[in-house]
Amino acid sequence: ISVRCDLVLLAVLLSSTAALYANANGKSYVVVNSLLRWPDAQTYCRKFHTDLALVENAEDNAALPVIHVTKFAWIGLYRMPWSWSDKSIVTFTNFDVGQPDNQGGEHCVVDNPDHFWHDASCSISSTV
Ligand SMILES: [Ca+2]
Repeated sequence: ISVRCDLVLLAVLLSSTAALYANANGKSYVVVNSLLRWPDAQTYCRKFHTDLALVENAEDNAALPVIHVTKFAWIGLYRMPWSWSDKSIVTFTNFDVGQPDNQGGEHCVVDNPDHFWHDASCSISSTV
């Protein structure tokens, strides 16, 4: 089972818990409590795990780690066009109402506490 590095947290208040694992469809997700820009998060995940999290269907989305519920976190989705971090084709998205809105060039994606997605600037490393 590959371990996909999930959810580089963008919240100001960070848990001391280092990681929490969940399994769905043969995937394992790990939470990284670090404030990182999307490109740095991708680099980190590829170095220490596999890649940023691919959330490719509703089952994957429902299995995201519980620790994530109060925080925003990067997933491995970016554009243009929309693509996953490993270049795989996007067949599932879970954007929030009104998203993606591309306000000011938002080419990376965060998962919100309710597991709905927002496009966001890839260079942010704080709360959105
Ligand atoms: Ca947005």
